[in-house]
Amino acid sequence: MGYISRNHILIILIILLALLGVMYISLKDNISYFRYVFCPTDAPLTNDELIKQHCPEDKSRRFGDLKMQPGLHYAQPSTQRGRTDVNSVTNWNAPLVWEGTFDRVLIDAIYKQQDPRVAVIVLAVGKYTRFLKKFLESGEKFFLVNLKVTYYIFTDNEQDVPKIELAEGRRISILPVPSAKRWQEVVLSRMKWATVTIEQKLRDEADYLFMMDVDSVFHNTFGSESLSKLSAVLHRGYYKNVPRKQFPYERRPESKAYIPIDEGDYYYTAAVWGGYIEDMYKLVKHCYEQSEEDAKNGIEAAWQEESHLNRYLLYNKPTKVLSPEYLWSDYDAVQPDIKVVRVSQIVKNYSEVRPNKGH
Ligand code: UD2
Repeated sequence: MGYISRNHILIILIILLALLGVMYISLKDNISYFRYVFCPTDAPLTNDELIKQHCPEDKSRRFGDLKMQPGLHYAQPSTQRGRTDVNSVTNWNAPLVWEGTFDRVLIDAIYKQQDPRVAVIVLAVGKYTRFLKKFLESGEKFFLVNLKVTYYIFTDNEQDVPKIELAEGRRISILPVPSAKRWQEVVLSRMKWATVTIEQKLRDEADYLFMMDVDSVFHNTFGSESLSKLSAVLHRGYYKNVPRKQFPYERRPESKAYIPIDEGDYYYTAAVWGGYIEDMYKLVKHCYEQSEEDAKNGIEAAWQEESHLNRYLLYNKPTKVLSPEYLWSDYDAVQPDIKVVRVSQIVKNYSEVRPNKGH
């Protein structure tokens, strides 16, 4: 007793080595397991730096979280009271957003904590630069005012872009595009410019992207309630009592924007729509490629990029549908169910402002 022989020491050393071996193997397995779950990459993960480098932030998770800080005061939500004059949910269970279906204090607080960077792509080609001043000035008053916003203005006439005072965290970026002989070219080119610009820089500069018509003026708050993976706006002309067969979808099967007469959910406007940058990328790239195919086949969709957008959104449902509050028109009397006009298309002399006539 009390005596340890050389053999004992040898046996203890062998056991220790075996234990170390087992620990090494299981640790190695765990590292690859975690790597598989959180970051499917072949790069070796050895420390935090490598994890950061090879496993970039999962944005969909960050922007999917609807967090709220403790102590925020807002009215208690009800399961019984709400808008009863309009439907506020689609049949695929996405919110259909109207004034009265959200709490401004709560929803702004939720999205503010995500601190998203929002890009707006707007084209002002030819005489359309004249609409920029009101668009930008009113945007500064009403468009996502508590968030970081960059207006990407695509124009053939940089000198005509007005100097507007912007709030902190907000910028204007001017991008040159060629002039056009046909207005149809301009509206269709929006899908191309968006695709190219996302690839070149927007991915690094923005989390959300909105596409907008420049001949629009903001009149009331267009806030965080508009943000989602993919948000589309109901066209004011077709949002109630219009059978789907009367929607002005592209009906010629030869076009890539074709929608059969017995299909369709809603008719969406191409004047305002937005979403997460990567979801928008999928959409604009697809629509760009489809319109290029159409061009090769000598066909142009009935409502250009709006037709391609509508086909895409039929088969890839938006995660939020915004009511026509988000794009009304000065051409039309405001309907009783539109409690707030947030943006309105202004009246313009089409033949004077466009480079060519006709639809
Ligand atoms: C409708 C749609 C629009 C688009 C178009 C396609 C609404 C409110 N708008 O608008 O989104 O789908 O039909 O037919 O439903 N632009 C220029 N220079 C031009 C022409 C257009 O910069 O020479 C830009 C500008 O940003 C303008 C946008 O393209 O706001 C749409 O063109 P539009 O306003 O002439 O089209 P409109 O009113 O028929």
